[in-house]
Amino acid sequence: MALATGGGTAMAQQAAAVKTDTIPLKYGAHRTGNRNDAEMERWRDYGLGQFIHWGVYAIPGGHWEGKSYNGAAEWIRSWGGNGAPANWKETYDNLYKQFNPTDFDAKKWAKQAKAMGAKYLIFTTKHHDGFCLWPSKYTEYTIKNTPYKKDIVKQVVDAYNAEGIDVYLYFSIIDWNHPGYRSAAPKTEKDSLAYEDFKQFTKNQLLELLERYPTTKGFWFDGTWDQAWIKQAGFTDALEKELRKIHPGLIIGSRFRADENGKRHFDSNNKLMGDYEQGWERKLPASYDVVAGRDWDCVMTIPPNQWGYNSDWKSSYVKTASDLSQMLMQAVSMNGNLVINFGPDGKGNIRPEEGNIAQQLGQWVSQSGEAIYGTRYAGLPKPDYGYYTKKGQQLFLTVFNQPVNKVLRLAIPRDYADEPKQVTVAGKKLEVKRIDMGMDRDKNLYYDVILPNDFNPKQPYVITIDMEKANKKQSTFGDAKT
Ligand code: FHN
Repeated sequence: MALATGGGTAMAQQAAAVKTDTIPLKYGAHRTGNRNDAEMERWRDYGLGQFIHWGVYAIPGGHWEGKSYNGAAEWIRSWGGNGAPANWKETYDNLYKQFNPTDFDAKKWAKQAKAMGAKYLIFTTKHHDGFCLWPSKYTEYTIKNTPYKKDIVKQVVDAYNAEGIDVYLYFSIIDWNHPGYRSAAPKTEKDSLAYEDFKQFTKNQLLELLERYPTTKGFWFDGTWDQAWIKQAGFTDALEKELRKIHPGLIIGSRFRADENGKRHFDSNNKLMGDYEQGWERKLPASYDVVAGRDWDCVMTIPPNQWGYNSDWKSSYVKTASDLSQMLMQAVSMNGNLVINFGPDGKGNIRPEEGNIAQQLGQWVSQSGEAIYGTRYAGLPKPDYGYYTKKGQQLFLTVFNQPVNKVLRLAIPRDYADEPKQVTVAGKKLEVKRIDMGMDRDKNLYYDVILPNDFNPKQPYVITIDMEKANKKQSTFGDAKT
């Protein structure tokens, strides 16, 4: 954009300079981030979600004819080189003819998810291999042509909705099965025509999904990093607008599209390109300032990097329910949702290890829900004991590190609006007192919460701190002039 010229005022020049810094974009961020409608508020209240990766890849489960695929099990179709079984791609592309998950019971999954405390589900309608778990009319590579035949997406949506769990549809743009799909940006006319066909197919499938499953709350897009897709800024921008128009309230994260300069997640002006930041995968932000002011989710595997079913979990560290409960509180304390992945086997069973985690985590979550659901970042420094969350004038401290002296010392900045009035643990009142810490330049006030001597919980616990408007008079130390 042109700079203002001539002798304008200093302010006008400054404004012009600011304008100059903004890159004009046709396909940048929409007014998406920081949405304040009811759907988005509901999303913020979830806290905990379940991810399910399920498809044909669950049949090999990371292994075939005694050989092991050295990658994420849902990627097994891309197995190549000397280590791969002969004619592997052909074998894989015919595996759907064996897909017959006779043990699949969507109601059982949904009940388990509910008991775990999940408020929403992200379900793989189609992963990179292109196999559709719904009977799409735009391809033959669907559940309809397996021995199982029945629409799996519908069963899942209905069962989870019946348990009060919202459903989001995972959809991979990468589709190894479609003849028009390209990874590199098309260079020849033939490639371009093929890719146009693929784009239309993708659009058709997305519209089809919304039509078939009207209770869908959002799409969770994936496989959008290929140059071919990145170059489609005009198309993807229009498509996103269309999806939002026909399905008001639809929630879409930052992984769907790129702007005209190829920027993903954040456009060339650093604006979030979606309703929430969708880049946190298997890793949580280290501190609030990294995600400050934005909505975000983190999708988490139980083993290090397996989303689809892998029959061998022995060779790597498998997270425990305690690991996950801590991650959950870490996420929620920074305004994020944690989404824990499950990978059912080829028959439709959720493996016992995942079942145990769901049960143990659910047991803990059911006692700690007030600190998880509907809470927000508390605006306080992170305490060493655990994590703060907040709802209205109630503050929650979820304690993971029990102090040996049985005193929880709360540091509350002097300029924080509220201060502790009453503190309880499991409904029992605890003694709390503001303490004199001596003189220094510290910006905090300190409150000691005294835990009973015989209080030795085996699990992390939540203390509830009812706050009241801070007594500013009291918080000004006459002697704190150093
Ligand atoms: O390649 C996929 C992977 O298989 C899995 O689906 C994850 C889930 O977030 N997403 C992709 C990698 O970012």
